[in-house]
Amino acid sequence: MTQTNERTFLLIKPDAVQRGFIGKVVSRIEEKGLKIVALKMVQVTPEQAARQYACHKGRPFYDSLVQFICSSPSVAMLVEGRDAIALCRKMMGATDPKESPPGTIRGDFSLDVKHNLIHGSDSPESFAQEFPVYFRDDEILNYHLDLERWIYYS
Ligand code: DAT
Ligand code: MG
Repeated sequence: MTQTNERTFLLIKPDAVQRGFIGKVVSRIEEKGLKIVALKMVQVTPEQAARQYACHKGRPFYDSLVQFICSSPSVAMLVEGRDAIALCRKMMGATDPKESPPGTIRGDFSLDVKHNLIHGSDSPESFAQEFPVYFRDDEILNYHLDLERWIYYS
């Protein structure tokens, strides 16, 4: 079912921040017509990384993933719009950038599975688990985007 007001959690990872891609990523979200309802720069702590990536605990790459995500600042965002979860996953591209077509964030700007620039929730359940790691409810802004009547036909 189409969810016009669906929210997703995105994290612009340390490699993207270090490479100067905050603006590029945020621009793609804005240009698509999605609404940013929360955004902040964060230094991810090992505790936050463990909560965000709880589902990967025990995998061979888990320790290096946690170390990487804590290695330098990131940018955490909540984004709202029609089918935002699936749409943002599509805009991100596949986990392994070599499987990501040009036009996606990972496909255009990265080539390594660990340094793949961006995290995005992959389901409503993962969104519900991930966003409270970084945002309190009172940090999420409810506002009307005036351009929406030109973005959504119905
Ligand atoms: P995604 O970030 O596309 O949701 P995921 O949830 O399967 O991918 O994995 C989380 C992150 O872990 C991923 O962005 C990069 C890292 N990762 C996944 N598989 C990996 C692998 N085989 N080797 C190294 N890092 C990996
Ligand atoms: Mg994932």
